Amino acid sequence: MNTIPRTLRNIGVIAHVDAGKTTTTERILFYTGESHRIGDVNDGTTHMDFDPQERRRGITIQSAAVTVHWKGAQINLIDTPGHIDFNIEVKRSLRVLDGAVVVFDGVAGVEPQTETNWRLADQYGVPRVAFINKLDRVGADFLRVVAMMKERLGVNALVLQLPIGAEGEFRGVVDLLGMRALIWDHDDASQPPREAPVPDELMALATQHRDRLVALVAEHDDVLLQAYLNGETMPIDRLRAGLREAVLAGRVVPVLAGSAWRNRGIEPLLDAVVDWLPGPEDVRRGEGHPASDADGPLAALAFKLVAGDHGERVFVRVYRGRLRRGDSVFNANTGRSERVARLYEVHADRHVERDELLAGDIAALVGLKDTLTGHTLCDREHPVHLESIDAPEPVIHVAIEPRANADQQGLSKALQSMLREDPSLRIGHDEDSGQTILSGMGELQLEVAVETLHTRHGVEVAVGAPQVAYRETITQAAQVSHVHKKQTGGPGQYAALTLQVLPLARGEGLRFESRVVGGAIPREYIPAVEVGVRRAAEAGGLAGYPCVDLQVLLLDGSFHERDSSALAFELAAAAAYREAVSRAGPQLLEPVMAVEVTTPVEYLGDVTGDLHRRRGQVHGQTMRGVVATVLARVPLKEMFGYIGSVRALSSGRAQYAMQFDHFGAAPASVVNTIVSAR
Ligand SMILES: Nc1nc2c(ncn2[C@@H]2O[C@H](COP(=O)(O)OP(=O)(O)OP(=O)(O)O)[C@@H](O)[C@H]2O)c(=O)[nH]1
Ligand SMILES: [Mg+2]
Repeated sequence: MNTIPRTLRNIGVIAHVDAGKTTTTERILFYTGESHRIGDVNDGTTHMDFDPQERRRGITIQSAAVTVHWKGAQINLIDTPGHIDFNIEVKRSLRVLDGAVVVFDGVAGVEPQTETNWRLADQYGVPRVAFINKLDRVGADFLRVVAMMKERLGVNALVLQLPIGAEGEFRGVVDLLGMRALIWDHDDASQPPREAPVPDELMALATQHRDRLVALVAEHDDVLLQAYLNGETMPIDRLRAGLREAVLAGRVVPVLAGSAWRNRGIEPLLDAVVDWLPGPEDVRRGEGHPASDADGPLAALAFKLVAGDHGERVFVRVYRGRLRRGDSVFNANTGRSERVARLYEVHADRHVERDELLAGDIAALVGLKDTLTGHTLCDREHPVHLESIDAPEPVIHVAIEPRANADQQGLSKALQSMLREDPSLRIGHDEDSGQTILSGMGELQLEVAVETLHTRHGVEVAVGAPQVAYRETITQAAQVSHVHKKQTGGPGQYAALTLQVLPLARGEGLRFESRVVGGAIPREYIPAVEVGVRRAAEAGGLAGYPCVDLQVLLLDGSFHERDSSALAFELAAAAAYREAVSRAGPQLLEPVMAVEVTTPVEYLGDVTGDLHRRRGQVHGQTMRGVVATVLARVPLKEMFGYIGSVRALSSGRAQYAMQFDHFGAAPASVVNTIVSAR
């Protein structure tokens, strides 16, 4: 079957909080004719941040996808949040995108969350272009940010533009490929840039950067290399093709300049997305990404669910085949088929119904009931499992209780719906207090969740103080044999087994394996043993937190024809596990955060001293003029309320960002506090 060739770009916008992702995306909507007025983050009038909480807080919380068109190409664009608590949004977007625009603040440069997202993009093999934004701001310095990119990200940053004028005078860019200037004489977004010769004062710098560009591209192209060495002019088409190749291969990242807020630099950014970033057919990722082919059997990945008035919308990326309205699709994760009632392309203010999606498309499906984030939708006759999207482990939790007793059911229902949307939220239950435990990535995420409960679901809850989500683990191996025997009861009360526990590396979780041979324990009881072990591990031994990073081996056992049962084996396993762990050097693990504080030098001593008092380990410090940046690892427990102290310490002038780093052994003092509080 023939399909009309199309130019398609699936692109994410990623960066640190406040770099200007949403502002840039709003301009893109305007310049592509998708919206007729420019939404502004500051007045809460954006198309992209449409949630009332996003508008009020002035931050993006949920990633949002839109389809726009630019010079004949279709661009599916996902604006992501910069705050680390919502990082699952970046992860799942990068999982399904082919390229990304990374936005940098022209003053702050490479910020921590930009670095984290950059590494994520590396991990997912997503080619990027860099957009150095906010060049209108006082203190903005394009080339310093480029240098920081090289330093902190180790990237081969390829300057494609140079800014013309700085700070308030920033008015245009030199386009190094075309060796021309583009000037925006007014802030007015409806005026296209004016072309002009490269300003004299920038000629030397522009030539120098263009030479570097040409040399870099020529390195991989013999024809260009010859021309370069002979000092001949480069065939521009060949140069462009070579540059695209270098970007797709991840060898270089083109760097552009602009000020989204002042409507400067957006048109060339859109050109760059089309010119340099890959389409579905160019993607060179391996496993989990079948080749883009509209004629093969269907393979699509659900990457996001959004509840709405008209039911849930499931956002999918189609990798292979086609999907029509009314089709029945096979969910490889649930093993069941579901019917797709409708297909939608998402635009700024509206949804456009589509009859059919093709390989490469990103769109929303309505009608699916059982599909979750990370599930693969495919053809029943050709089942495939695309690489899923795993949610990070929560590090913090709060206890919540409905304010009205009758609301318990409403609360459960609302939470279930919220969990479907955000897989990085978890719910649990505190047996002792009867309270619901809501866990997640940070204080902001939980605060937003509680507000959503209220505003969207009408459930008012009382919220406890945030608590650290500890873990437990073991430090050495131990082996225990246990016999479960009840004389009083009837049949089914006998089980004997031998368990061994062994420490595993951080992040391995709990692995269970049976090494029983010769039917010492009948095969039908083995799953019960695993259930017993996992239940006991979940309940924890030392301080009541889940035990992780250990291997549990079932080595041997015995049974009675008449007196054994699955329940007996489950109970025996739990008892054996508890004893084995108590002999295996149990240890409490606490989440340790990577903290980066930026402060005027005069407060440096106070900031560092305060971090030390919080059991922090300072492992790096850089100075840039009168501003110092301190890098530290600090237990999360000690970081509650940090925002208040760091402001007080620095008269409100220091800023910080933190994110989960690792689980580390908690000192005895922490263990004792928890145990005595229980
Ligand atoms: N001066 C100036 N301010 C800008 C520019 N771009 C964005 N801003 C401002 O920076 C602030 C943050 O912009 P956003 O677009 O919300 O940033 P974001 O990257 O989407 O932030 P999150 O979604 O919360 O991660 C807003 O006050 C914008 O008006 C720019 O080019 N120049
Ligand atoms: Mg935003």
